[in-house]
Formats: sequence, C-alpha cells, structure tokens
Amino acid sequence: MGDYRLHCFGESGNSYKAALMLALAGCSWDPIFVPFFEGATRKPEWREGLNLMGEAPVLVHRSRVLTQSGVILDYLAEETGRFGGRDGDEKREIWRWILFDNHKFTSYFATLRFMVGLKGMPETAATEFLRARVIDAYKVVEKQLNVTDWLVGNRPTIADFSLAGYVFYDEEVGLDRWEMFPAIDAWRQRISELPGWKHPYELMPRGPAA
Ligand SMILES: N[C@@H](CCC(=O)N[C@@H](CS)C(=O)NCC(=O)O)C(=O)O
Repeated sequence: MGDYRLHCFGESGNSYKAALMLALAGCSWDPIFVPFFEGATRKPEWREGLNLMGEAPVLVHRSRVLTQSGVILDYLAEETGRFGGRDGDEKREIWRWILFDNHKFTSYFATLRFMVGLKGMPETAATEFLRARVIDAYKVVEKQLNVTDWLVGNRPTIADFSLAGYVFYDEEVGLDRWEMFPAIDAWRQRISELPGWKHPYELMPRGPAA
C-alpha cells in the first residue's frame, strides 16, 4: 500500500490537482475510487467519516485526513519539499493564485463542464453566464502567462498544478479555450512535459458512465 491514499475519481479536476502533484513529486500513493455520480459524497458516511463539506478530493496520510485541494497541495509541498514557495513572498503569491483558481478559474469552468459537458444540459441564462465568467477568468491567467512561463517564481509550483485541474479535459462546453487562450495552451503543454505527468484519466479511476 502507498504512503498516501487519495479519494478521487477520473472526472474530478479538483482531485486531479492532488493526483498530479503526487505523480510529479514521485510519491507512493493509491487512488481510492469515489462513486461520485452515484451520490457517494452526499451520503452521511462520507460527510461524517471523511469530509463534512461533501466534496472530493480527500487525502489520507498517516493519521491525517485532508480536504480542499489547495490545502492538500500545500501539505504535499511541505511534506515532499517539492513545488512549494521558497520564501514567505512566494508562498503568499502561490496562495493568491490558488484562491483565484478555487473561486473563479476552476470553479466557473468546472460548473459549466458539469452542466454542459457531462450532463448535457440545454443552454440557459445560467450556462451563458458561466461561460462569460470562464472567459473573464481565463483572460486574467492568459495575461500572466504571456509574461511568465509559470505562475510563480519562474518554475512549476503547486499554483500551476491547482490551475491545471481542468485544462486537460476536452468535453465540449461551447468554448474553444485553446484557440482563444494560446498562452494557457502553451503552459499546459509545458506541464504535460514535466517528468511523471499523466492525464487525469490515467491517474484516477473512472466509474460507469458519468
Ligand atoms: N474547493 C474544493 C472544491 C472541491 C469540489 O467541488 N469537488 C467536487 C468534485 S470535482 C465535489 O465533490 N462536488 C460536490 C458538491 O459540490 O456537492 C477543492 O478544491 O477541493
């Protein structure tokens, strides 16, 4: 059994952030499949036993149970000595990007993808709103990546891995992200060239049809 256990599922970009870090840092870990589409994270066993917030991912390491991908990334950077900030300023800068990611860059895209790309819901004012918010958030990241290759400190950090959560999925959401945002496209290419990189569906198990 690996040192770390990650409760996750293939379609979960939030889980991928942690899985990617574990893979790139060369950790010994096991993915534990979460039957998310069968409602696993809504059940009392999940909420009382693993995560009150009702979300994946959950990382278990020794006696610790960690949730929130940003906290998991920060913990893994500390434990492994890899991909973290070198000083207080870098650490704050990393958190700045992780918070922006959780609030906007990941969150609007993940919700749009869930509705349109995975569930095939029809176009509504809500999907139109989300798509516009995705574009605004992507514009911010595009601007930064036009100036620097990586988000913080000129090298890959957990800030990049957080924002990378959903950039390797290609379900149709009515948005050509890579045509619109070439600097983000080039950055995700750089991430995919890091030693140990794997696609989310290679790192994490998928259940029956989403
Ligand atoms: N901010 C959280 C977001 C986690 C999250 O939303 N995970 C999704 C799966 S990708 C989930 O479990 N959603 C359940 C729900 O919102 O009810 C993190 O970064 O870990």
